[in-house]
Amino acid sequence: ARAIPERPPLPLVGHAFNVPAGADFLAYLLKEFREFGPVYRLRLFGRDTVMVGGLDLVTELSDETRFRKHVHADLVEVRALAGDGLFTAYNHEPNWRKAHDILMPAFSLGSMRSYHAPMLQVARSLIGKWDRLAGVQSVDVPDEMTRLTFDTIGLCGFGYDFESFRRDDLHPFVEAMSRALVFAQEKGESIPGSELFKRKKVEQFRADIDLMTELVDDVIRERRASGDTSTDDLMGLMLHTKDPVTGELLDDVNIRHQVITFLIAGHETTSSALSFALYYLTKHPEVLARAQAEVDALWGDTESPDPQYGDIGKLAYIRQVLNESLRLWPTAPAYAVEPIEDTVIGGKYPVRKGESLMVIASALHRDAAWGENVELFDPERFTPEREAARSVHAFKPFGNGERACIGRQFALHEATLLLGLLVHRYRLIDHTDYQMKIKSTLTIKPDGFSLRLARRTSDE
Ligand code: MNH
Repeated sequence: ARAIPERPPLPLVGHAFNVPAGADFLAYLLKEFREFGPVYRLRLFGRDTVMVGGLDLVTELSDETRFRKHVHADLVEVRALAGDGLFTAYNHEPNWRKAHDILMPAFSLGSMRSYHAPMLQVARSLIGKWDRLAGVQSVDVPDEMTRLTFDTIGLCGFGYDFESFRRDDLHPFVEAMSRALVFAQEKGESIPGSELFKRKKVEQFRADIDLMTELVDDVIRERRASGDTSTDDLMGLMLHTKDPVTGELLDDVNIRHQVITFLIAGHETTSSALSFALYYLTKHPEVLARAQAEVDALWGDTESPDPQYGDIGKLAYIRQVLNESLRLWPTAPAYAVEPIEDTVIGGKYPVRKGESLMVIASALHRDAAWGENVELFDPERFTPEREAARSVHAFKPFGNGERACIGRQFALHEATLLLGLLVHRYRLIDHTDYQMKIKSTLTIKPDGFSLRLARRTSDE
């Protein structure tokens, strides 16, 4: 047995002084992988995490008989808003299985069919706005993608229209949520208790949680008041479906936690994934041309294409572009697992039951299994042939096992539909010669990325 590699830690603070503040945390983690190899230990104020970034180890950690989800320090803080909702529930909390079983049908293929129309409706609101701005004014890409994905989860999940394209600012829920997630991350990564000295920030955090809770209660109240008991979207399932095992409904507090969870998890990562994909399409004209050829073959040069549910499965190249964007910038950059019993990983490193082993997806996605030029954006990596030839564990943007992302198909349908419509309609003009700058909260997104738009003409 050998100790997991690490820098010499200082008493109490551990490696905290090595870590640059805020935005560069992920870059720091990747740098450490280049120095230490596929695994190292990071100690922050007595909280130890084993960072894992290599394919062999991730393959081992994906064995659900030995490892299960770990609710790591940052997620523990998110429990202040999302409680025992699906994303932040501890494995032992009964509401996880209950809600999982009740909500799974809402993420079946059949359900995607019913989300198609509301997804298209929101995409058309975005296009209506972009048509007015084309040739006139640039658009802030991450903000626009946030409007789209937030309205989409609201409408598809809860039948609630946030009308983000009619607002100048982002919806107040989104502002409150972003601040709250930054607070949660900072608290999860700093000296335990130090937030006691930041009273303003704690008060803001409370106020933000109150704002989100009030909105969510409003969304729930509106459905209850409507007398509608037959719509089987997320809200309908939560209000009216009995858990097949216990015969019970979800309780009101848990429903509130689930709605907050879906409003956060259902939009933040998808919007960033769309922003990264648009970034790569903008920077790679040959990729954009192929994506355009794919949609043109489907929709011709009509002014107002009418994408059908079945069309989305045909946009295979656009799906490859999305996957390749998620490879380089997995927008949920990490997930944690814990050993179910004391064990040894990599054949030599002992790890204890319950300790935090964090899979850093952006490191895994740069493993040698991806070839030599791992930094190169190349959607060809996701052709069916090359996917079949590669380990399924080499690509984990959606986590692993039973606690993996429940919304994966939802996100992919929504994102493929929008990218298809956008490349069909617009030329994307990189008017600032944008240089990638990552903004990291619990998720990552391109900071300050804006585009100018022009309508495509039939010969371009
Ligand atoms: Mn999502 C879990 C990534 C879109 C709802 N999601 C996860 C996990 C990752 C993840 C990684 C696992 C986290 C962990 O192990 O701690 N999710 C994504 C990405 C996208 C995404 C990269 C878009 C791209 N997620 C969505 C959408 C929804 C959603 C859209 C809802 C409509 N995700 C969830 C929920 C969970 C989750 C709920 C928690 C599942 C569980 O533990 O039961």
